Amino acid sequence: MTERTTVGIVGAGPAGLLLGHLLAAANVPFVIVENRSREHVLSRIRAGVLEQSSVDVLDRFGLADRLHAEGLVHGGIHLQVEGRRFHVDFEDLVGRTVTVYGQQQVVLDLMRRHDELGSAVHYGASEVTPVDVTGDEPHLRFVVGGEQHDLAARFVVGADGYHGVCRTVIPPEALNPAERAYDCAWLGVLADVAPSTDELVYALHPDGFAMHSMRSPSVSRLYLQVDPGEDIADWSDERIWDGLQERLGIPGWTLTPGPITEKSITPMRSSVASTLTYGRLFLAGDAGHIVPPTGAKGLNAAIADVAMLGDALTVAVGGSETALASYSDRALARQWKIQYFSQWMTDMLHLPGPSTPPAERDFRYRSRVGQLDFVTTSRFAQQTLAEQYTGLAIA
Ligand code: RFL
Ligand code: PHB
Repeated sequence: MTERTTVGIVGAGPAGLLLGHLLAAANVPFVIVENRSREHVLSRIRAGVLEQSSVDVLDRFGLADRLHAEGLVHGGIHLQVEGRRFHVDFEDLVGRTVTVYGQQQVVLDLMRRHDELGSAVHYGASEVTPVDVTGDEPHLRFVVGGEQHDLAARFVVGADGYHGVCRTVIPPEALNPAERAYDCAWLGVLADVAPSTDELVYALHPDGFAMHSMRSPSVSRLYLQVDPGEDIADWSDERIWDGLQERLGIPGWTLTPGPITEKSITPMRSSVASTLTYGRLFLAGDAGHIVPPTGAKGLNAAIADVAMLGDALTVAVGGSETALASYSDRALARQWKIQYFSQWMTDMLHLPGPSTPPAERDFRYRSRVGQLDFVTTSRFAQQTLAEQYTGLAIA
């Protein structure tokens, strides 16, 4: 089956689905091709914090009704060290907030709106292959329900994540990613229990990092720093709650445990492609860059890319490719600030892995305590954190 569209989008994660809505609002034809089922895409438990900048983008396109009804607006976060818990008050510091609203909910809202619009979104596609992206007539080839599709598109967008096919189309010397592997991982759990905290707690403990987040007034999301080689099978629910209790506990506060409904271990790494543009192919979101989750930036960076790319594609369809030509540079300049912030948060709140000699581990712990003492007593430092956590301008 041969089809034609203006923008062929690979991936129906938050980046691909949102880009579809930006294009729909500008009457630019598009087709989205996703290799997993709709149910699988909806079942992935990922991010939970939306920057004010991201909420603004969703608002601009009328995609935030349920987010405003059900999302939890947080005016700050708690930083914890040596048994002391300190509230960093974003509203007071920079006059901005963040919204706790699960990525799954964002994706559900975007999917439902595509259903209403009758958008062309193909789930369960196999053999998705971008063809001739440096030529005059780029194509996306894929198979759905046994039928071979050949989709000609003026532009192809790789919104297919870090393990997607689009970044592999770019020659290694052009993609040339800058990378950092962290010697720690996050064990994350979802639990059917009311959060024991009003706002997120990021804690540094001699055993490592721990965090208390949430998804709703009745669902908690919690994380523990573990070694990258750890096997989730070795972590019983009891061991996880004991670890969380130990690292998050402070006098006069208790963590209420509850049934764990999901648990997994995610390694932490950073990777940033040298370019997000290759011919008529444009990368957005995790396809172009990933960050460690400590700054809560991955989903937000994907939304920012899409806001810039959606505008640039719309203007390009109207006749001027100037904004499209600068998309990669603009998105990467913003991305490197995000990488810096995510690295700063990660280094401040985690301890080095098991291969580090005890005296050095002790040194690193104490210097991080010093850093957290500084941040929690300096308004300038808190303002710096708040400005970045709530989201940099998208331009
Ligand atoms: P996604 O979500 O990976 O979506 C890519 C989509 O492309 C599909 N795909 C393909 N489709 C067609 N053909 C192929 N060959 C394909 N290969 C892949 C995939 O099935 C998928 O549907 O990328 P996108 O849209 O760029 O979105 C990025 C975000 O998902 C990611 O950055 C965040 O989840 C990162 N992240 C967080 N970000 C935040 O902003 N705040 C947070 O609090 C936060 N916490 C997290 C996180 C990520 C985590 N994990 C599991 C990595 C916490 C965790 C634990
Ligand atoms: C989450 O709720 O999953 C979450 C929150 C903050 C982070 C990372 C993940 O920094």
